[in-house]
Amino acid sequence: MRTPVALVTGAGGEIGHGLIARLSKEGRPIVTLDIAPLDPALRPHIVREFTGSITDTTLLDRILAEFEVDLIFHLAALLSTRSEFTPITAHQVNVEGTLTLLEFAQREGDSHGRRVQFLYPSSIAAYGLPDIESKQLAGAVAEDDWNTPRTMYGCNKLYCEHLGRYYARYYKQLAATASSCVDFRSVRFPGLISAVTVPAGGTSDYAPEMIHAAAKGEPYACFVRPDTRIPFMAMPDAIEALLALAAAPREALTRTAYNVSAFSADAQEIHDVVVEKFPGAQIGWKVDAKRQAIVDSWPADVDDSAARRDWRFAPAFDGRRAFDDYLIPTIRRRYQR
Ligand code: AKB
Repeated sequence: MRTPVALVTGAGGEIGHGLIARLSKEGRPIVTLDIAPLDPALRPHIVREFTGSITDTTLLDRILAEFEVDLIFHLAALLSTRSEFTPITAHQVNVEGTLTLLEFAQREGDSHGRRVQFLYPSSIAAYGLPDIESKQLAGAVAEDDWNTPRTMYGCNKLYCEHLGRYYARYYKQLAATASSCVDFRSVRFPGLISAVTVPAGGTSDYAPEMIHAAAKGEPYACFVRPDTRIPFMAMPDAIEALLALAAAPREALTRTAYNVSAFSADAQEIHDVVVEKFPGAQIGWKVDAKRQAIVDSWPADVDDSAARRDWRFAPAFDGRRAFDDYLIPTIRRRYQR
C-alpha cells in the first residue's frame, strides 16, 4: 500500500526550510525533492528525501509508485536576478518543471481518486509597472492589474498561474472522460525576509541582505535607491499563508492566485530600522541601475483584500512588528551579537 504524503519541491530553499519544520508539527508525513541534498537539520521532519530535478519524470514516477501524494508545495524555482543571467534554464526549471509537476499531480489524483492540492508560490514579479510615475499612481495593485512582467522569472510565474488554473478548471476539456484532479492554489508573495536563511538570486534580496550584514557586523552597499518601495513579508507569515490557503474550503475561493502582503517599506525605512537596532552598522548605497529597473517595475504595495476575505489571510508580523518582534531579535540571535 502507498503512504499518503505531502510533497515539497525546492525543499532546501528559504521557504522550504521553514515550511518543513512547520508542516511536520501538523503530523503530516513529508517527502522532499530538491536538486541538492537537504540540510541535515530538516531530515528528522521528513519520511523520505529525493535528490534530483523536478523535470525528471522517471524520478517522479518512482515517487508516484511509492507514495500517494495528495498535497504538493511546489517551491522549486530560479529567482528573478539569477533567471536574467540564464533565461532558458529559468524557463526549463520554472515553467517546464511546474508543468511536469502539474501533470504528476493529475496522475497522482487519477491513481488514488482524490483531488491533489497544489500550492504554488507566485510573486509580485508577475506585475510590470512601466515607469515610476505609474507605480506611484497605481499604489496598491489588485491581482488583475498590470500583469505585464519585465523579467523572465515574472513571465514564468504569471504563465504558471495560468497553467495551474487550466489544470484546475479546464484540463483536457474536449476529452470524453478526462476530469481535473488538481486543486491549484497560488499566492503572489512580496519580498520575503527570513531570519534563518539568506536569500540567493532574487532582486528583493537587498532588504534581508542589509539586515543580515548589519547583524554580522559587515558593511553593506544597497543596490537600490533609498526611495525604492515594494511590499515585504517575514517568512513565518509566508508559511502560515501557504498553510491557511491549503486549509481553506475550496468553495470559499474565488480565484486561483492571490496577493498577500504584510508591510510596504522603502529601502531608507529599512536602513533606518537597521541602524537604530545595530548602532554602528555600515550601510551604504551603490545602485545597480539594471536591478533597480526591475524593482521599479514591481508595485509599491498590493491589494490583498481577496485573500483576507476568501481565506482570512492575516499576517502576524505587519509593519514595524516584523522587525521588532521577529526579524531583528531572531537575526541578532543567529549571529550572537
Ligand atoms: C525575487 O526577488 O526574485 C523574489 C521575488 C520578489 O519573487 N524574492
